[in-house]
Amino acid sequence: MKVSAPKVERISTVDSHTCGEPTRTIVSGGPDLGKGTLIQRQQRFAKEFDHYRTAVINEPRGSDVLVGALLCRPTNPEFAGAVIFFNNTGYLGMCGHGAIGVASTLAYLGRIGPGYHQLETAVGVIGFELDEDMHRVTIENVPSYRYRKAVAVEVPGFGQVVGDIAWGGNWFFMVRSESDQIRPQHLDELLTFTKAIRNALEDQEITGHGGKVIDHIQLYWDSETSDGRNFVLCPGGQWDRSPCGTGTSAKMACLAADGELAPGERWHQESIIGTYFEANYRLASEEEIKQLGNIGLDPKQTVDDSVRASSGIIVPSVTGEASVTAESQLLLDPDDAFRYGIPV
Ligand code: PYC
Repeated sequence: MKVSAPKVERISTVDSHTCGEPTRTIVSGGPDLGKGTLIQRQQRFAKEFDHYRTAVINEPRGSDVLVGALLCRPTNPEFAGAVIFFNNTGYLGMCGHGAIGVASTLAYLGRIGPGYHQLETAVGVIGFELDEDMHRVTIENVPSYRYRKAVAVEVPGFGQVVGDIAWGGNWFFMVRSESDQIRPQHLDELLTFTKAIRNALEDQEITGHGGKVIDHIQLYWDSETSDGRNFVLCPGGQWDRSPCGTGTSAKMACLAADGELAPGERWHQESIIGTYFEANYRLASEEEIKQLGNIGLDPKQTVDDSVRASSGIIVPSVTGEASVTAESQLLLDPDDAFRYGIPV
């Protein structure tokens, strides 16, 4: 009698890193999420196919620091692609370093060449320019803005902490560090402090617009080698090795709202490991501001006067470099108890 071997599922992935922060792009073998808007497909991914997320990101194949990107069919065939970002804890609306990584992955696969392209994300369509060298990418992010300025939160063990709440494609709480602590040797303390802020925001129900969880915490400080250095706590408890694209966008939204950075003026954002994004912004058009409504955001419903006057809603451009580091076939063997990753 012929015994057929259990069917091993294969997922093809390309890994890249953007300024040190890794992205694992699923090129084929991922879930078929059918048709619908990207946000509907993201919801279907989360509800019916979350085991693919854990298979790709969790140990033993992945690690907490990875951001995953599922390439999907775009709703407009003119777009270079559509992408759903995910990590060790769930799904991300946008991811700046991830979009730069996906752009160089598409170039590596020969699907795009240098020039201007568009990429659909769950929170809107972004533009990107791929450089001739196929590594340097400038993304034009979704419209970003500061939602609330100088919000006080009582953080157990640390006292009152004051920060701004800003949208840069993800929700951020932006806190000026108390001293020159944003250095790799202080990682443990930075993680403890930012996790305490994150928990306190949740406990005290301090949220983004519409009750949205603030799942990224950004500490910032001055830098001798750039315009500012940051440390970003990501939703799953990891820290961003890159200067964080959505975080740089949120930072520029706050600077713009305070009149500290003019449209077109360059902003150099440095990460804790000493990598850089070069950024600037333009003011968002009325049409772009209206598009925020598609994802349930109404920037006029804010306590920030500069945003109510609509001059505070910006379209950030963020430039960074990515390199492809691996091309793999992940094997999901039905006999492997951890084929969908170690559940944590
Ligand atoms: O670059 O936007 C970003 C990002 C978010 C989480 C990790 N990187």
